[in-house]
Amino acid sequence: MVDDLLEQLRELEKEGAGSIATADGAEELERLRVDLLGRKGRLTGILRGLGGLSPEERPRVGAEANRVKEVLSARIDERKAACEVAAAPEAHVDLTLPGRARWRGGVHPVTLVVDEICDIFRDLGFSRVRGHEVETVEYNFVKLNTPLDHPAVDMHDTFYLGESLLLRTHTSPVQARVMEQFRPPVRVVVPGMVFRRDPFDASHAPGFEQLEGLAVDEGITFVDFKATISEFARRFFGPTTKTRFRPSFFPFTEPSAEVDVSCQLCGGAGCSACKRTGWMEIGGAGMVDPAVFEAVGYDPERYTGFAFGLGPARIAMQRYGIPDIRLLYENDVRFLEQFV
Ligand code: FA5
Repeated sequence: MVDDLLEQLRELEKEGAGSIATADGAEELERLRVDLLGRKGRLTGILRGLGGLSPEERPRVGAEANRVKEVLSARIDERKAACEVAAAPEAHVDLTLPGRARWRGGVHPVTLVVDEICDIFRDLGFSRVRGHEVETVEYNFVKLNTPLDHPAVDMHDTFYLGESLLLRTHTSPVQARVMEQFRPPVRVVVPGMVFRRDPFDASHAPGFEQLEGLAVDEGITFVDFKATISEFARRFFGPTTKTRFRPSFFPFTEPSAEVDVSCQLCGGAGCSACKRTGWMEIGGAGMVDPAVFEAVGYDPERYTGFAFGLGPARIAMQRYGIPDIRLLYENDVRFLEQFV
């Protein structure tokens, strides 16, 4: 007898919950409340059976009946509230609550600089291409007139991935890849990550961006090179920016130069950021060495060209006044979100 009543209560709970969940509106829910829990409802009907139980058995069934009543009652209230919100959602929005700010990702400051540099060179007629971060020794060094016993190979402190593969130490191998693929005239810029076993300090990162440029055609001279870089510097840093070319050495350019621009912070007067020189280095460059043309199958008697390799991370530091390169690569969102 007890078991029979408990079974009926379970059945009522299950069926009642199903009907409540699909009820549509307050009227239907009130009808269900009367039908399930009212004075003449189904629960009362089941409890009539209590009379046939012994005094010891009654509390067990009574407690279960109370529990089922509470559960179904709460379900009816919840469903009623949900039906009201669905019928008039605007009446249930609290316009005085503070808004929930949605997190928006931003462009990394170095990427901002890379994109801006590429846009300027696009206007000067250069296409944007990419290379491989994993390179061969052949392209990273040998095709760039850098035999493996050349002291410049040590200068680069390379991450090797076996005998003939490495993480590229500069974007210059893409010069060779582009020239092997396309006949002149060639004008490209190549942004990308490069890797060196450099210490991670205020101005060096072991992985950092470079931005290579290459222009090859008949009759390109050092004047074209200087004019292009100077025009880029004026467009990027501002119209009064001065450019200076210091003699340097790279195995793949002859003559070679380090490119400096007048310090952005002191306008060339000298400050602590430019070590009182009034100048800031932005990259290495030069006229493409004829040996590189030979290595990629271009006729060095017919073609000339210039190439450059800029350091966008160092340029970003100057542009945004960032004192330590590590800030750019630690991925601290509190720092990066300033550039959103
Ligand atoms: C080169 O890597 C040459 N491939 C550049 C070049 C290209 C010369 C084409 C001639 C023709 P260099 O090692 O100086 O050059 O690096 C170029 C720029 O990369 C530097 O001016 C600097 O801005 C940046 N750079 C170099 N090492 C680091 C480093 N560890 N962390 C951040 N930036 C660096």
